[in-house]
Amino acid sequence: MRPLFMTIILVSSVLLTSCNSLKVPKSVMDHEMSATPVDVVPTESEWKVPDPVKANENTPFSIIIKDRSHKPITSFETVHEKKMHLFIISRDLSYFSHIHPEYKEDGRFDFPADFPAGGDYKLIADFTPKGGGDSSVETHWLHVEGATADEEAIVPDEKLTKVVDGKEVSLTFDKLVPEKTLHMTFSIRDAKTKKPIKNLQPYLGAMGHTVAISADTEKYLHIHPMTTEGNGPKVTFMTIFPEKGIYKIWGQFKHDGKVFTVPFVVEVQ
Ligand SMILES: [Cu+2]
Repeated sequence: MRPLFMTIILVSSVLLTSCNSLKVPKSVMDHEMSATPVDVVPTESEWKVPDPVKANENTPFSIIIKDRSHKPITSFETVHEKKMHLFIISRDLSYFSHIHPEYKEDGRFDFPADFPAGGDYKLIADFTPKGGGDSSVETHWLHVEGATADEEAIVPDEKLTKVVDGKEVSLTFDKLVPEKTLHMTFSIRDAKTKKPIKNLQPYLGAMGHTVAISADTEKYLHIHPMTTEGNGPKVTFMTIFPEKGIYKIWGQFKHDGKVFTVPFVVEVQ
């Protein structure tokens, strides 16, 4: 799996590799409408995966990041407090996990993971080799042995309000169309008292993190808040959906020392 990257100017994307993951550069989020070009270091990866991988067993994995001449890359930027962000999703997007592999040496990151059921999972590694302006993405499909869970249909939510961990979270968009910069806002209040939550805590150096993945798992967008003013109850993100379709979005926020994750499914049309 190879990444595809896009810029705000070239929505049609800067094609660095043959591709199927999409990434909105953080320059989009950091500088509203800025024309900063993306600067992505081309990479390849080698995944060290035990065989077999079984459900509900803690399993060690490694990923080695290399340049295009197959040499390990040994120096990485720290982005949002980590050298690598790694997402694990099931094929039906019902399972989502966000972890931080540990850098060891010679381009190698290690991480343990376990899986709630048998089936296919996609691993998405997001990292920035030293000198890169925007992050590189490497992905890997993994088959996990074990009893499979029933596939969940990926159906757009009728109501974009959910209760998670005692928080009532609503998601709104200024528009929900492809290939245009748009704002999406999470509004967070206490589910019981209905009082707005104004004391969110920074999570990985921002007031929240959002990942969006298309229903076919091919498009990946890691989105940071465009502003970090205040600590809630509203957190606004800016992004571009590359094309029409159904996307699952996971917002992650921290409150009372605990990270909570709220998923939504939307249709971009
Ligand atoms: Cu992360």
